[in-house]
This record gives sequence, C-alpha cells and structure tokens, in this order.
Amino acid sequence: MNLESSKLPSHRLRLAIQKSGRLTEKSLALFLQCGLDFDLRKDRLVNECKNFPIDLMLVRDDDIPEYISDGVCHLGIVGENVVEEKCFSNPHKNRDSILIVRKMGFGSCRLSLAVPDKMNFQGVKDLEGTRIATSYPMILSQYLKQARVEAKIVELAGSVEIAPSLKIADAICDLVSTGGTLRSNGMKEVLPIFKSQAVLVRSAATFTPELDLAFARLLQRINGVIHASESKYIMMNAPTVALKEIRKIIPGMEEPSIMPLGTNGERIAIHAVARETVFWETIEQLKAVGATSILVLPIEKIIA
Ligand code: PRT
Ligand code: ZN
Repeated sequence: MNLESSKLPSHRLRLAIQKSGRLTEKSLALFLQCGLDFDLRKDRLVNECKNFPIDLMLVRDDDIPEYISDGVCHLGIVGENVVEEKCFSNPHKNRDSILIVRKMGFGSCRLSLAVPDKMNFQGVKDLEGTRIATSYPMILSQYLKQARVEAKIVELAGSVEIAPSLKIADAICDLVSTGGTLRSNGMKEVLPIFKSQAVLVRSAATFTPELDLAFARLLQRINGVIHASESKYIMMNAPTVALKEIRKIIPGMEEPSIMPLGTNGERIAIHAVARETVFWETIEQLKAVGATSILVLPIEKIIA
C-alpha cells in the first residue's frame, strides 16, 4: 500500500469498499444515488469525491474491519459475516473499535453448516468428532462451543465446498445464497448459523466536528436512498366505504392523503407511501375491494 496516500486526513471522510467482488457494484451504485461524484480509477487506492468531503478506498473485503480498527479509514461497507469473523468473534481483536451503523439491504447470504447429501443428519450433535472445513473459523468455533460439540476445524481460504470430496473434511461451514453451489457439489445445507448482509461500519473513535457533520450528511443521504428504494408511492380511486380495508391491505402505509371524487361522497382518491414492497397480490386485493386506476410509482428520495 502507498503509505502517502493512505494517511488519514482530518477534514475528509475515508470510506473503504470492496475493490472487486460481490459488493462493489451495489456500493458504487448507492454512492451515485447519493449524488456523490467520483472520478473512479480502480488502479488507485484512494479515489477523491469531487463534490463531497469523502474519499473511497478500494480494498479486499477481508481487510476492511482491520483498516477501520487501525485508523486507516473512518468508514466501510462490508459483509456482516466479515465483521463478525474478523472482529466480534475474534477474542484477540478489540471488538469495541468498530461499530455497525446500518444494514445496507444488499449482499444477503447466510453462513451455514452443510453435509454430504448421503449423510443422515439429525442435529448439530452429529458433528461431534468430525472435521469441518471453513473460511470462518472464529464464527464456527464460537458456534460449536455454544452447542457443546467438539469438532476439528479445517481452515481453508476458498473453494470450501470441495473439501468433503477431497476427503479433507466431513462437513463444511460456508456462505450460501441460492444454495446452487452446495447442490452441484452433492451437499445439503443443514444449519444456518449466521445471517448476513452488507453493513455500513464506522470507527468507534471520535470524529472531528467537521467529519461528524460530513458523516451526518452522508448518513442522511444513504438513509434517504435506502428508504426510497424500499418504498413506493401508490395512487388509486376507491369506494369511500373500502378505506378501512385498503389501510389493512397496503404494507406499511403511512397516513394517506384522501380526496373526494365528485360530490356524492361515494368515491375517493387515495395517495399514500407504502414502506414495504408492493406485490402483485397486494394490487389484486385492492382491486377486489373496489379500487380502480391503481398506480404504483418508484420514489427517488425520502427525507424525513
Ligand atoms: O477479493 P475479496 O477478498 O475482496 O472478495 P471475496 O472473494 O472474499 O468476496 P466475495 O466478493 O465473494 O463476497 C463478498 C461478500 O459478499 C461476502 O463477504 C458476503 O458478505 C457477500 N455474499 C453474498 C457472498 C455470497 N452472497 C455468496 N454466495 N459471498 C460469497 N458467496 C459465495 C459462497 O462462498 C459460495 O462459494 O458463493 C457461493 C455460494 O453461492 P450460492 O448462490 O451458490 O449459494
Ligand atoms: Zn475476501
């Protein structure tokens, strides 16, 4: 690492993201939606933002918790699984040096125990005396300790799913999202032990007032973008008598705007923000109680 460019400035936030991997594209898309303009060059360790006091550091995801604990950067976006493994479940690390600020709503997966299809698995006690391959030895050993199961942990950096067929392990503990990798390697997921998604983390160290302000502004933008992406603006016409039912149908509906249609009081127009995903089933239910001209619109920003 170029030490000159890694010196931590006191007037600009430094945020670490994964340089190249599953979290990179979504992290960058979020910054774009937050109005941050980076002239990004992947061969540069630190990339300056042109219109906000923040710089992006592009690194390997495994190093992000360490960089934050060591004061190399103020913030990071990383899988919760990595924070848990590198800091929270690691007895040699200072777990108070890093704080999870919020979940980001992408990069969802789970760390699960998996065994060969042919194994008759009844419960975690069946793993007593076995060899379990994983890239997450800290989380796994904590789990086994709590479950009072003695097993040998075989630490591997990658391709954990092939360990049983290589006969170097009897079971594995690996990240799963669709389950396709396990299936194509003749394995079955038997126990999810840690649920994860990408999280925004910060150093627990106190920021200067200047950095505190920049962080508050950044967080407000991130919150606004994430709330907006989870929400929809719904408009419809409906019989006045159906209002109570409609309130129950729309997920997470806040106080709607209600306008009379015509003069006889029989029909109303309803405009509302739904805080959760609006599925086709919801729209069918609205139609069933008499709603017409239903419009579901995306929301770009929500600032409370
Ligand atoms: O190079 P660098 O070290 O930065 O990247 P990396 O290879 O360590 O990480 P990367 O890009 O694979 O993953 C980054 C983060 O994405 C992880 O730390 C998780 O928080 C998150 N994530 C979400 C996943 C998955 N889903 C995932 N499915 N990380 C890895 N996988 C792998 C898993 O290890 C297994 O090999 O995908 C395979 C299983 O996927 P399915 O869909 O077949 O179940
Ligand atoms: Zn990694």
